[in-house]
Amino acid sequence: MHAGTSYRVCPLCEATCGLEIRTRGREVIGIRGDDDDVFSRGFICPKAYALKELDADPDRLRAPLVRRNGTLEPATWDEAFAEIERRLGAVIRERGRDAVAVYLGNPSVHSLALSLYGAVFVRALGTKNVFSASTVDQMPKQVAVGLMFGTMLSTPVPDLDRTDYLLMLGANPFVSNGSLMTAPDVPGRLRAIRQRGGRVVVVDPRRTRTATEASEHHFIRPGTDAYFLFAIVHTLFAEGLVRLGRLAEHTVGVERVEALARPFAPEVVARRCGIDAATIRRLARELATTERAAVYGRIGTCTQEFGTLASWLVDVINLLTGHLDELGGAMFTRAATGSPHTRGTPGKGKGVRLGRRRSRVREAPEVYGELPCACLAEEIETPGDGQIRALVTVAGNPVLSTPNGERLDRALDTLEFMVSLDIYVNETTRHADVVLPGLSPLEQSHYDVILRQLAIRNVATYSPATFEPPADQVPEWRTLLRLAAIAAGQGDGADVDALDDFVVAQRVEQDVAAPASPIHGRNPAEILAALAPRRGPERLLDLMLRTGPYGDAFGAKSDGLTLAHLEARPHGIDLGPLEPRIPEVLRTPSGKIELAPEPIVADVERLRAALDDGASANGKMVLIGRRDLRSNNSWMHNLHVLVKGNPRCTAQMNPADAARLGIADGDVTRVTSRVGTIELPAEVTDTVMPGVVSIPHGWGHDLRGVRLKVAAEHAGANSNRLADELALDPLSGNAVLNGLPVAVERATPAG
Ligand SMILES: Nc1nc2c(c(=O)[nH]1)N[C@H]1C(S)=C(S)[C@@H](COP(=O)(O)OP(=O)(O)OC[C@H]3O[C@@H](n4cnc5c(=O)[nH]c(N)nc54)[C@H](O)[C@@H]3O)O[C@H]1N2
Ligand SMILES: Nc1nc2c(c(=O)[nH]1)N[C@H]1C(S)=C(S)[C@@H](COP(=O)(O)OP(=O)(O)OC[C@H]3O[C@@H](n4cnc5c(=O)[nH]c(N)nc54)[C@H](O)[C@@H]3O)O[C@H]1N2
Ligand code: SF4
Ligand SMILES: [Mo]
Repeated sequence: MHAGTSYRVCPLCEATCGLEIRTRGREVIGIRGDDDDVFSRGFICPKAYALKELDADPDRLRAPLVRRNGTLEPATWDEAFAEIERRLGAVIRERGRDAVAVYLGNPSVHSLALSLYGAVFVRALGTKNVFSASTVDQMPKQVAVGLMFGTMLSTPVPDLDRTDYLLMLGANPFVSNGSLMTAPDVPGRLRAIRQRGGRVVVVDPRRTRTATEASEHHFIRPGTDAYFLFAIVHTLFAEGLVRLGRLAEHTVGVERVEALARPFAPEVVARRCGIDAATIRRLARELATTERAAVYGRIGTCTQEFGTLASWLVDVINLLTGHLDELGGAMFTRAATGSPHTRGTPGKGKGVRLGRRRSRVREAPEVYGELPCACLAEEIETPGDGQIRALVTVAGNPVLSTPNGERLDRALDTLEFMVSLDIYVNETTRHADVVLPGLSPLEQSHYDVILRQLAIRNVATYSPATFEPPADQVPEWRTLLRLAAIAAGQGDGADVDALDDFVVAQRVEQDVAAPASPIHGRNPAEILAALAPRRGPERLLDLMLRTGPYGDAFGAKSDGLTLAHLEARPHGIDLGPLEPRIPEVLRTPSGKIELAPEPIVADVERLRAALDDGASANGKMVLIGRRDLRSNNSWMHNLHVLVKGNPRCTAQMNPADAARLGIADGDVTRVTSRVGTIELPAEVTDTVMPGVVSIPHGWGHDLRGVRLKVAAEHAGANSNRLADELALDPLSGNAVLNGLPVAVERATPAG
């Protein structure tokens, strides 16, 4: 058997670690960190080893499934597409496009094929009912930066390798390996801050691994970050610490922010946040007086009641302390494939528009073309014009990932038709009438088109497939194009290659027509010829790289980047540290940083009005989530190497609460919210602040019809049966997953 070594970037999380994979024939012999990867230098986490087991998992789908007499049975690709054409086609013809909804899950962002062709399918479908995991995740940040800087991906990332002070809220990168901050080995990079004499300050209702390794940690009451951050802003103005520097002439709205912060003095918010006023003032001063400092917030600051406000305030502070767009502060990436903020006219743009329409039932505003995924169940259940009658899920598991999973679970059963593109039959895809399998990660080529736009260094790495896919399997970009053809009314026999030619030709036409494009005015035929004979994701990627900020512009710039360059460098190409980009990066209509955007200003009153809420706690507990190093949202629980050992799905609570509630470590505990009840073992630990119960999401694999043998033995409970689908951050439509009131009691009798 042929033995070999291949290099590829791990597709499992945002850290983009380089892997060295040793193979013999079709078998994986070993996986280790790639010491020569320009970004990760050998770092990996335990999940990467599990790729071997994932690749070999007998439960991983290798053929399409079609429901016959109530059961999902293996079928050929042609049979599967014929069924989709017949039944999805019928829903579109009889009820219109909006009757079909689509849900895009998290791996859509981590897959080259899905990130490029998912959008092609969604466009062909032409429905208003687009949902994704973004509204249980980072949408508040995208709304905030969109309004401030002009595009939904204008996210400043902490310049980790050069900062001397990081204030981190609601993130646990020692476990998650970082998010909206792409960097391999975030733990090592955080340790390095302290080693060079800097400070890491963590604000979190749990004393996490990250908090333990930080210079200092403060418990904060869940959902109160916006008060805490506003109090810092208040202090900066009150103590004359505001320092705009170079950005003064590029910023509007500073006085407005000063006025908005006035009611939120540290002494006023301290009780609400659980952080004393002196600490808040000290942190404000430290941020303002440290030359290289940054504030960073993640899941805990997004998936909460004031998600957009908190996400906005993070960058307000970065700007007011002179750290936005400065070395060691919060900076903008310049990605090799380009971004919305590298295209168009530098320094000016159309900005973002939100709320162009509303959801049918709840009238929740659209955000970047999506509706809140917390609205999905009601849009399926509620009769009337525009009711969702069919659903396509792509790499998602909303039954476990989105609020009131039980209601959604029931609603999915009432659909006329459902298709899932996935690698497992899980809690969601068990409802599908047709399941189309994706490939093993090792059978796919890889480039992180989206994550590289959020990286703390400008790096480009392309990974070819480690193994050829089996002859009877179909790459996902082809599946999506075939689905797009059906959605567009072209039937199930479309010529996929011709469609792909059309997709790339359209993009080239747009590029040559765009005045700011580096190939403006060129002959499209010449560009297409230069891309030949590539096709599929590689052709689009080559086009994006060559028209991107470092690209060869198809011969116009000698030494410019092409996909061929990346193919010749399997350990990646380092394009250097982040550089200041203001004003060039801005795409707001004013050409300025909008520090006080109207929609955000209008939401501050809601924050002010809630200042006295919950301060007395009245014995109610609030729920927060958590992540585990050996888990990945709702999946990878079918891999023995990752789930063995003590159960991870426990309800963590403080000893003081446990004593008050008569709960001992290991007791079965009943947790109840407005929408549901779950039972799971208690884990009594002082790492959780009093009044808070922490339960990880993504568990609850004991449902009928799920085909995950290993996961079923480690089922756990679904925390999103507690999450309330009516609790949203109004500006972003993001679900409130942290800070929800719950009742906690012992489920087993004492003794
Ligand atoms: N309570 C609570 N809920 C949360 C969160 C929380 O913190 N607390 N976090 C939220 C966050 S941040 C996220 S991102 C969401 C995730 O929510 P989802 O994206 O809905 O769920 P995942 O668990 O990521 O499911 C990924 C699915 O993709 C499949 N898959 C994996 N690889 C591939 C592939 O290559 N191709 C295809 N077609 N399918 C693939 C898996 O089998 C699985 O079904 O969960 C959210 N839910
Ligand atoms: N091992 C592993 N890695 C992952 C994932 C995984 O499931 N497992 N998921 C991936 C995904 S999809 C994402 S989006 C990222 C997320 O990456 P992170 O944001 O780093 O993820 P979490 O570990 O959920 O950290 C959120 C922290 O917020 C805290 N928190 C909860 N409520 C509040 C609050 O109101 N205020 C504050 N200040 N803190 C609060 C929680 O206690 C928790 O420690 O991780 C990614 N990486
Ligand atoms: S940290 Fe993320 S990218 Fe790196 S090896 Fe682990 S799962 Fe893969
Ligand atoms: Mo996420």
